[in-house]
Amino acid sequence: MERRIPAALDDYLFDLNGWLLLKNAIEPALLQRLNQAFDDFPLLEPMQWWGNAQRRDYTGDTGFELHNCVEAGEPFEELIDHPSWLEYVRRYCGEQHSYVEGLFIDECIASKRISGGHHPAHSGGYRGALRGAYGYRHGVFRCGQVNVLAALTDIGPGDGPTMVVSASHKANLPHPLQGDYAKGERMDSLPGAEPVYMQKGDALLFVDGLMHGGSSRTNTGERRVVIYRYGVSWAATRFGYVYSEALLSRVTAERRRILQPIPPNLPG
Ligand SMILES: O=C(O)CCC(=O)C(=O)O
Repeated sequence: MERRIPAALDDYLFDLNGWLLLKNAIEPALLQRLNQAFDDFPLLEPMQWWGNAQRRDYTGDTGFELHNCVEAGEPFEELIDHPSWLEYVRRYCGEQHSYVEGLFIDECIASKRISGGHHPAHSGGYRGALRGAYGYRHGVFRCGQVNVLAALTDIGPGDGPTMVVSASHKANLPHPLQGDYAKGERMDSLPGAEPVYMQKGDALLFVDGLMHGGSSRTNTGERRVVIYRYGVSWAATRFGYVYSEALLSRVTAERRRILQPIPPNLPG
């Protein structure tokens, strides 16, 4: 696929809203291979390992979430530096024009959600962690983390679309009606939140500091997405996953630089 370069309008809308929808980001052949990989996932219990990937559902309601999915096969490796979004994440969270320019993937997840599943609202500018913060200063973006959530199935009404509260990455106040994440409250009718409908292959790109979550899936069948969280080159994986030597040694130099921007520095 052609490498996509953020246009002035992308920058404007990303700054304004905190998110962008990249249409037709994943090509049909790769989509098909990713869906085949999903079909082939073994049955895993929560927290069970599968090679160097682990099923780790964010909450009891989010459904099957395979963390460190970049270790789950070739199609997932191709997403690391996918040309549809690589230049976007470089620009928005790659510390461009600084001495630590570069990227890192600090979480990557393959997610399947069935009827009843959802992901409660979280994030937003109010007391937001530096890790997911939005920044633009002196002509450069300085986001801590930018997520690419790509749809492998069509996600329309009832399919559990991701919801965003546009511009909430700059919020100074807490959302007065936001539910309690810990209690697993649903965000389906949260004022200010809007669903982002996607066709398979589309990707939602957003700064993690934006208030977001997943609305309730009410339809039958399965919602499938992959989520790659890109961040600054000096970050660490959120849950302590370490990319395997086997993966690091088989990927291209560009992919390796993203998985391991700072190689270990050991005596000898
Ligand atoms: O599942 C979704 O639609 C949202 C996922 C999400 O909120 C997250 O991973 O931070």
